[in-house]
Amino acid sequence: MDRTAQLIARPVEYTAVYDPAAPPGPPHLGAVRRGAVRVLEDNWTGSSTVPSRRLYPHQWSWDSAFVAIGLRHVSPLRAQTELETLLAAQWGDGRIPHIVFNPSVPLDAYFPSPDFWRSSTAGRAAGAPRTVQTSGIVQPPVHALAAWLVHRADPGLSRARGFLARVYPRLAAWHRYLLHRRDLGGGGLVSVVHPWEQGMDNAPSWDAPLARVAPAPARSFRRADLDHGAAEDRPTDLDYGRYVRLAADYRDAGYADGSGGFAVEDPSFNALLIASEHALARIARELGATATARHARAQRLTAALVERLWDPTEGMFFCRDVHGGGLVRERGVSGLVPLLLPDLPREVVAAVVRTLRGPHFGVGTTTRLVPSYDLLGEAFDPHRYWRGPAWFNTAWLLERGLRLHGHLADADALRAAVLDTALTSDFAEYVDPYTGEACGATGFSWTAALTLDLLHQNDTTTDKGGDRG
Ligand code: 9WN
Repeated sequence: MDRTAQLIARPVEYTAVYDPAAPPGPPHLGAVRRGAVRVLEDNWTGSSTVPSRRLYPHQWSWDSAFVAIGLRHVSPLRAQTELETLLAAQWGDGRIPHIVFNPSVPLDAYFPSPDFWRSSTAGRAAGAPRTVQTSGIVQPPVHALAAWLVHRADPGLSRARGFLARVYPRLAAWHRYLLHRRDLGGGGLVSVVHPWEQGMDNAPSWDAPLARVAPAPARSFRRADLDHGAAEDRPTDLDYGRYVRLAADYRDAGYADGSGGFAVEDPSFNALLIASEHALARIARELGATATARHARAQRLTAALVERLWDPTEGMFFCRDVHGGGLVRERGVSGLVPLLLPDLPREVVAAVVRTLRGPHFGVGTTTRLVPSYDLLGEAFDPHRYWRGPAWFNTAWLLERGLRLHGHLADADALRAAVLDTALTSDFAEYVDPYTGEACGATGFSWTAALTLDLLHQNDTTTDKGGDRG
């Protein structure tokens, strides 16, 4: 591990600035805040936060970014450390791995485990770290956005620790990796090479591109997720066989990009990259460098997103199956997430908001929280992983988008629904979009963190609408 990595990987003492004895606001919000802080304390390991103690006992990439966004209201130091720990596991080619494994957790606690990914050997040519074990795929690039928001929570501490100066080169290398090694469709957008990379693992949008993948035999691996989650809430064995085959093929090719059979341009993944590119521009400016080129790149990427993935007839964005050659017309929440972009054309914003409120997502009418998939779609299931239930991170992203574009009443209603449902579901991983009934794990970290962030809505640190800077 190099010196910077050692410096930023070291554990810190827990230093909460939040005083649970004196919660401001109505008692209900005090209970939400206390519950959320407790979840983040329970899931803190000393240098990072696990998404869920039992189901996901390691550090996950986009989870940590969302966790840092909430944690900054409790302890800006811990929030900085969360991101620094993740970045210490960055590969030489710039990729930030989707899982950083905790060596003290038994191998059979989560599958695929470090002995499946074999990062330090199979990933050697791509510059995988030697001392820490990671997966070899990535997750959505929310990190620069998180780093900027964490800085804004306590600029004094951030400057004193040189936080932005240390994370900036790593974040820039991360974006370079995505933009240069992952433009597999040749149109300027980034492709994911595994459904786990996009984060909405089991979404119906993956069904068509995944159908071309021969599943690994069920007897060749043992799922650990079914020890902790109900089988009817989780992906099927057939889907798992395909996930395993894709990951094993990527590993066996030394994690080199460009040769795999699965490549999809996804609206949410690319929108998060664009939002983070705007944030990186603000970080550059804070560090005294010029921000113009980064804002301009974010604008070009927004134009490419609209050109390649927007469907004006359906009023939403769709995934593009790079090898299959066309748009996958499954309505997933991913196709609404670009709402958080500041440069989205006005007519696109208006259409996305109409779709969000319309019969396919029912926001403000039939649903309590934004479903992950089309209520009227053939594959809709209110409890099955990413095929209908509502997640809190997508609600947070859409709340941000609604507020940014001036739909304040819709944003307020969504915020209220998140605060309420987070508490009543015991900070569930995901919920039934109609009833708010808890599914998957409870005490889930990003649910708690993003709830905390929405509680701090009126702080100047939230930077709503300020992504352009
Ligand atoms: C695979 C940790 C992760 C989230 C993903 C979510 C789920 C893992 C799994 O849990 O994925 O990465 O085992 O299903 O889909 O978004 O980051 O919370």
